[in-house]
Amino acid sequence: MNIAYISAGSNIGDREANLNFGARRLGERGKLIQASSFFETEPVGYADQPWFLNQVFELETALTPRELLAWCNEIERGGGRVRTFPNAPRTLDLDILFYGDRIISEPDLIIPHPRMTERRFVLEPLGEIAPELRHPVEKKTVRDLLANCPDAASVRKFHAQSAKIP
Ligand code: PH2
Ligand code: MG
Ligand code: MG
Repeated sequence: MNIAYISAGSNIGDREANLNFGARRLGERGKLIQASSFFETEPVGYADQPWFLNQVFELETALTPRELLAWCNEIERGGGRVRTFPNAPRTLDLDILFYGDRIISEPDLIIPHPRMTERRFVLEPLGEIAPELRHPVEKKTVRDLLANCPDAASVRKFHAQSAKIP
């Protein structure tokens, strides 16, 4: 069995439902070990779009990295994602951050995720569930990466609204 960390993001539609959908589908091909809180985050890269909900999952899985990538893409499509342009708004984005301590560098599959160290919206939720995890290339813990992350974009823990009272 392998342990993978997956970053999830949504900024269209019912963001909580989209993240919950992703968690449930991931669990169909492995065991969901941990899920971080939801974090409400300012868009990074392409700014003129709604704020995101971001979350990180820890998944135990027998899938290979490539199989996991294909599964993430299939879940994204099932969540109604339509790819328009890079960094465009999306119902659900699932990115593999780590797969054990494997280092993979192929045109369409780079692990660890190449931009994770500069993204607070990834490091903050990851740090909540795995602060002592060590980045196999940077050789630093998530806690240290977070402490040294230059990203100034807003990341706040999101307190989900409880069921509405009529
Ligand atoms: N994803 C991106 C680009 N920018 N910004 C936030 N806050 N959250 C994201 O998930 C995100 C982003 C590309 O996938
Ligand atoms: Mg992404
Ligand atoms: Mg993606």
